[in-house]
Amino acid sequence: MITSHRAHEDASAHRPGPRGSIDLPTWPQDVAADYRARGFWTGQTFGDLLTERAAKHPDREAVAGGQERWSYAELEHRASSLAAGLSAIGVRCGDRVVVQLPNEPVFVEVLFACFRLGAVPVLALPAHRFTELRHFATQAEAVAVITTGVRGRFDHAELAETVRAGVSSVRDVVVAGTPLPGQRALDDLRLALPRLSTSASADGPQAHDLALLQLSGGTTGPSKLIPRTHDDYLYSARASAQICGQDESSRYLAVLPAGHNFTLSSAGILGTLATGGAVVMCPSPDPQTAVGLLESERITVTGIVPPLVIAWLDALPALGRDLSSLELLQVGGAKLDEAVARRIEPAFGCRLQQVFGMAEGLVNFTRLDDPDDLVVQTQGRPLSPADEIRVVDEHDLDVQPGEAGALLTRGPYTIRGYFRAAEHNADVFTADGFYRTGDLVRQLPSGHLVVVGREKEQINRGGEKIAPAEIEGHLIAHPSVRDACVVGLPDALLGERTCAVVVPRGAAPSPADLRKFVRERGVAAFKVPDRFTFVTAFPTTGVGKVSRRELRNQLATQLASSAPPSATNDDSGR
Ligand code: AMP
Ligand code: DBH
Repeated sequence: MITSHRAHEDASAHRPGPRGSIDLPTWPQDVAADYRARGFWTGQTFGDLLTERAAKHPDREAVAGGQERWSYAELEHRASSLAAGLSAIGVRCGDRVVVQLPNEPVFVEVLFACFRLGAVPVLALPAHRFTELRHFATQAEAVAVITTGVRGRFDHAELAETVRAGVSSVRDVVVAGTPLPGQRALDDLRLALPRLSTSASADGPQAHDLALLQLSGGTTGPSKLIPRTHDDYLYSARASAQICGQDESSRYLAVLPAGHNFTLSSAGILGTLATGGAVVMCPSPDPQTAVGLLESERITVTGIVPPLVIAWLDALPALGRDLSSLELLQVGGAKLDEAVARRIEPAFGCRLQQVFGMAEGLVNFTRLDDPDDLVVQTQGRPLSPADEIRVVDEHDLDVQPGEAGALLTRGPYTIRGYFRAAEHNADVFTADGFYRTGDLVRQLPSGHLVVVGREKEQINRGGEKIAPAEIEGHLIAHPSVRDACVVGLPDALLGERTCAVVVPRGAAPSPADLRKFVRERGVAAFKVPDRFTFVTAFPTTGVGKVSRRELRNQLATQLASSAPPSATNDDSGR
């Protein structure tokens, strides 16, 4: 267990001093030394990487989106200037900062400003709302929120203000747009000072320091924070770019939210920049916008979730776009149906790559030269030769080769524990440091994994992860709800949709009322249940626990026969 390894841990990762004394569960010292010796961890920070790239090819395009198009030199200059501005308002190396930005070039600028300064961004999604942002800011003890203005009729600056009011550590709100009174305009910070040109100063970040905090999909409740270092994250981005065949001519379209691990590092934004390519920020995943950009920006690679594949495939004929630049379409986040997978290469005229990853670390890719059957039937094999994979039964014993079991993993970019979550870590990591992914897989002789199911209590709604316990907590807060259980039901488009099964107190509330209630408690729209059904009691297991499996089976049978469920009042509208 993490604590028992304390004495042997890589001491540099939580040393006190200018970086603060963030106590991180980390790799044992000998393991860390091995990852360095084998060249996985290079000792470079993301700030140094950008400096190196900008010196090598200052004029090459780095990031584009909307009206902006920045060279590497310009990105470097902006990031350094903003780092200096953040420093001037008191953001220090090691401080955490909640970042909620849409897919616009400013996202990349802010990210690298934080990297340069050593501030640690907590990467919230644009869909997150008050309850979620407050949780991230509280957990991380964030000193600032960096956000945007009005997007899609929603005012993010106002949201950030409520977070500042609710979390005492948050001193500043920085807005890439029009700030509210008391907030700071990002444009003013950038212009404020001469640039902070180097990260090599004694109190700057080092490669074994925390680079960013990713968010877990959550199982037992709200998302946990995932501590990723410069060393491990840069390794995963670089190695991913190599597997994807990326080079200086690559042009990556960021379609999914930029802060998501897939978009950011598999190979994504950071893998593309690490190899000198260009990143184009896509403001919306709808086929009109995104497929339009594939053509107009001569995109070579992009990554999307399975429901988007279906939407794009359906829209392609009418759009009549020239997709001849596209070399690789990555699909991941949720299981891709084989029949859909087989339609991709003929329709897009490019190679398909399945990607099975997690923000905690391990990422699997099908390889560009894999036989077609492996590409359409498996979720790929681990990125690194140093990734350790175990497929185990309920006693943590290895299953026979080829049999299905629970996936455990450890390696040079898989965390050894969540940020400040000792109790949870004891459940989710084995004594010898393997992460329990919660996924059920089969491993083929080639090393490729097939995802066959899930043992964790999580719903995967087209790649968006939902922890039932989190939503049940919100529903139970409603005065007319005695008890609630949220389950995932099979769905042709999304893979799964959510259904809230509710035991009312007296008269059942209306689904519209419950939806509004959940939304107003400040959670992302994708977590609001798709369907509600009302019952008088839940089916239970032998020991009296609610049987989610039985509930799912009952609901699936009811839906399949489309008979009105007995003793229920069903509603599937949104
Ligand atoms: P997250 O916790 O949000 O990082 O999500 C990671 C989880 O997404 C994995 O543990 C899997 O359950 C799921 N996942 C990601 N990619 C795939 C894929 N290609 N096929 C099936 N499941 C996937
Ligand atoms: O779902 C994920 O979290 C995911 C999917 C593909 C991921 O983190 C990744 C690739 O890196």
